[in-house]
Amino acid sequence: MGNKKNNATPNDLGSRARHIENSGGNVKLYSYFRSSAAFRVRIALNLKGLTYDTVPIHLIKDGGRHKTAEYRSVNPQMRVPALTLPSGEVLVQSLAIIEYLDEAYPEPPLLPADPIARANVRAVAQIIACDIHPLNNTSALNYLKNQLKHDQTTVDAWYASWVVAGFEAVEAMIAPGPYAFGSKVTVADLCLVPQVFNAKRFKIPLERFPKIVAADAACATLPAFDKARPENQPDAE
Ligand SMILES: N[C@@H](CCC(=O)N[C@@H](CS)C(=O)NCC(=O)O)C(=O)O
Repeated sequence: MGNKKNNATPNDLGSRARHIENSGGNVKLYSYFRSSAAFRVRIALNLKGLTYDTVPIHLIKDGGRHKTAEYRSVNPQMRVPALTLPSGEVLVQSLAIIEYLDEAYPEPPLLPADPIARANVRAVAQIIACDIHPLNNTSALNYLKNQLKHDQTTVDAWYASWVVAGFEAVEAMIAPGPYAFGSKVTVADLCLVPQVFNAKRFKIPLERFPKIVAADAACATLPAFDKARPENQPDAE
C-alpha cells in the first residue's frame, strides 16, 4: 500500500490517511510541539497521508527529557525528531527522515523531477536547516545564556541576525506560485513554514520578505500544514 500511486492533492489529507506498510506496530514520531525540525517531519507525514503516533519529548521540563538515557537509546544525538518504523528501524535528522518518506512514499513528491530544480529546492531547505536553525536551537541559545552569560536582549539579537541573514538569501531564491517553488509543495516549504513560525514567535519583522510571507500563507491553507502546527499537537501548551 505504501508505494501506491496517489494522485490526491494535499487538501485531501483525511481521505488519504494510511498506515505505513507492514505495520505490525505504529510509526512513532518523537516530537516536541515547538520543535521546528519535528514540525518539518509532521508536515511530510501529513502530506504523504501517513498515520503515526506522537511521542512527546519535552525539551525544557526536568532539564530536558531529550537528555534521558531512555531517549538517548532512541536517538544518540538526543534531539528531536526521531521516527521509529514498525520494523524497529529508527530514523533521525529531519531532512534524512523527509527524504526517506519521499523515497518510500513517492506521492505526492516533495522534490521536483528536474535536477537543477531539485538542487534549488534543496539549497533553500539547507539554508534553513543547516545555516539558520542550528545557530538558533535550544542548546545553542542555552549555551549563550548559561555558559557565555549573555543577557536575553543579546540572545534575541543573535537569534534575529541569523534568521534575517538566511531569509535575505531565501527571499532572493524563491518564486512563490503560490508555494516557494511554484504550484507544488516542496521540501523548501516544509522547512520555510516552521522557520517563519519561529520568526513570528521571536517577533522578527517580516515586511522585508514578501515572497516568504506569501509562500507561508499559501501553505497555511493546506490541512497537512495546519495539522502539523505546534498548537495542534497533543503536547501543545
Ligand atoms: N538538524 C537536526 C536538528 C534537530 C534539533 O536540533 N532539534 C531540536 C529541536 S528543533 C532539539 O532537539 N534541540 C534540543 C537541544 O538542542 O538540546 C534535524 O534537522 O533534525
